[in-house]
Amino acid sequence: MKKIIKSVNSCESLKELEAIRVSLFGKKGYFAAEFAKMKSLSDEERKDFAQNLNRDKEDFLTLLNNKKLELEAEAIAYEMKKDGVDVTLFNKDSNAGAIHPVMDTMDKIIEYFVAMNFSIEEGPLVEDDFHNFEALNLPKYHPARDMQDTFYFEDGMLLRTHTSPVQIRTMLKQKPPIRMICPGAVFRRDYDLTHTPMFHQVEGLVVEEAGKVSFANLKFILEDFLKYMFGDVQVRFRPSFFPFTEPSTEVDISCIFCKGEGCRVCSHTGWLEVLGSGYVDPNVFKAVGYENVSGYAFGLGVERFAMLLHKIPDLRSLFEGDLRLLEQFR
Ligand code: 2NM
Repeated sequence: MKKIIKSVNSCESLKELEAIRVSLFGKKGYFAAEFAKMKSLSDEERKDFAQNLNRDKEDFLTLLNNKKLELEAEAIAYEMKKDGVDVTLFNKDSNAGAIHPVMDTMDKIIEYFVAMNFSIEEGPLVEDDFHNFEALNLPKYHPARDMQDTFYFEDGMLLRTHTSPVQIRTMLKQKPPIRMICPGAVFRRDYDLTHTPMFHQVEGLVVEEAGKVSFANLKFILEDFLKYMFGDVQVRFRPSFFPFTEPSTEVDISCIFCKGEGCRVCSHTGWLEVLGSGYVDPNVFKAVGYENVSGYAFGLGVERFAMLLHKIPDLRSLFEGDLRLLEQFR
């Protein structure tokens, strides 16, 4: 008996355990043989004998069952360890995502202006003539409308050609002071080396009580912003024209590739044009019913910023969805 108990306890596999079970409970096993002995016993002896044997039988069944559960648990643990995947391990083949350089650049731009207490406003991509043109001092047949070839719908609606309509909507909805930027996609019928039919802008607008905002404020914030984006660059303001600002200025930075020496990227001028800006034209304020206010506005193309920041030579590579481009930005 003790020998059998020992062999059960030291048993290492389910197969071994099954052999022990058969040797005990099988047709030719220990208990079959023991019970057969009862025939030759007297009635008195038989009772005790049977009781002992049944108790032994119960004990062995329990012993075998417990050992079986133990071995099964061990077997499962072994299989899990052998085949299991440890999800906490680093997998060199994993396809982690990456933030697209355009959105990464947009985030950085937004980060600056949020820190400068600008709010972020958004608006519809499908606009009407009033918000996209009329209110921005671009009346019908104004030659400047040709500058931005527009995608029109049959009902006269259009895909916004800039994010300025968001500023018109914000001015109609809120009262001054306003201090906002509007990041988002815009659409123009243009497709060549340096233009895609969809691109992204961030435009900014500050409106205060008349006299409370100056060109010096505009100059400061744009210079500070460009140094935040591009590091130690020179900033230059050139007179220009936009229908919605007067006076207007374009803003250049010293070429980040040749440090102003002159190279192919800056067409040997030493300067890169990066922003448009100006004092908001009184006609724009008139269109939204504002009186006795003054303000400045600015606009930039995010793709151009992304290309300069990440030294991406071809604009179209930003839109091809080639994973090899994105993988460089993990
Ligand atoms: C630019 C350049 C200059 C501009 C003006 C306005 C508004 F709505 F306030 F009149 N929004 N954006 C603006 C001014 C945009 O982008 C090159």
